[in-house]
Amino acid sequence: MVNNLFSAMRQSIVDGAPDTALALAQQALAAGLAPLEAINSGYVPGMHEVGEQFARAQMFLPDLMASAEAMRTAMAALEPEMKKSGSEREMAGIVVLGTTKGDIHEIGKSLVGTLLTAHGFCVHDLGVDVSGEKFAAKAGELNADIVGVSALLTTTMRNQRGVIESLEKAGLRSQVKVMVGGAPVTRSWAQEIGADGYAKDAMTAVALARELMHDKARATQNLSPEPA
Ligand code: B12
Repeated sequence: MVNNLFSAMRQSIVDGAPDTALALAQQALAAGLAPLEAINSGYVPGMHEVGEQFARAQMFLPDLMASAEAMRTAMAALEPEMKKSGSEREMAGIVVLGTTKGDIHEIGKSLVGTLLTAHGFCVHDLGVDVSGEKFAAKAGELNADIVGVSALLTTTMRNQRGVIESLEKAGLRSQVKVMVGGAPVTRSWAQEIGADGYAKDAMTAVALARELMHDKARATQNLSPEPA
């Protein structure tokens, strides 16, 4: 039964059908299905299918845009439910999030932001096509704990390194942890550019953000003077 729902969700993305995607999201919520499960098992496989068809030239840019619209519509319906659990908790940390310069892919980045919010992080989402300077300025202004940088294109991945350089230039690198992600990004790329961590999906990003907060707290404790 639930598998039929997932497969209808997947198809609504492939068809680029926002109304159907929305109706299915509402159906899932009414049935008590966890929103993240609907996203991960229903809609995201549809996005992968679309990406593959686009790569094989079986789909074109307008199709990709229609699919993205369907995905955004479904996520807008599921997001409030996902965010609910975060509102009553203690603040877990401040995160500045965005998609790197030259890149307008926002769906995965926004999902990461939603889940971080749901787990108590205070997320400032700078949106898409964000320069390194903008990341650094916002991180300084908010005294951010973590900067999260998304990139979906192999050509814009290198701008993740640029964000780290901007943080260094602004004198903020030692106090801000950097996590990177996005479909073409790998752990070894994260290491190569000197990021503090990489996560393959939104749930792993939450675990990583928590780990980075622990690292920060430990580093601060080590710096504090010994008790007399
Ligand atoms: C939707 C889509 C679009 C939409 C984006 C709409 C929007 N508002 O976001 C539109 C139509 C605008 C678009 C445009 C383009 N796209 Co496009 N797009 C996609 C597609 C199909 C899906 C992306 C998506 O939303 N996935 C679903 C989300 C949930 O997954 P995700 O983004 O990977 O995010 C998850 C993880 O990566 C991770 N994550 C993401 N960000 C972060 C950040 C942090 C800090 C962390 C820790 C984790 C993390 O967690 C997320 C949630 O689980 C992909 C195919 C694919 N399989 O990725 C192609 C794809 C990325 N696009 C591609 C291309 C080529 C383009 C264009 C250049 C096409 C063109 N000719 O103009 C333009 C680029 C425009 C630009 N300058 O950015 C290529 C990239 C190829 C490459 N190697 O670089 C892909 C791979 C398609 C393909 N197979 O060829 N695209």
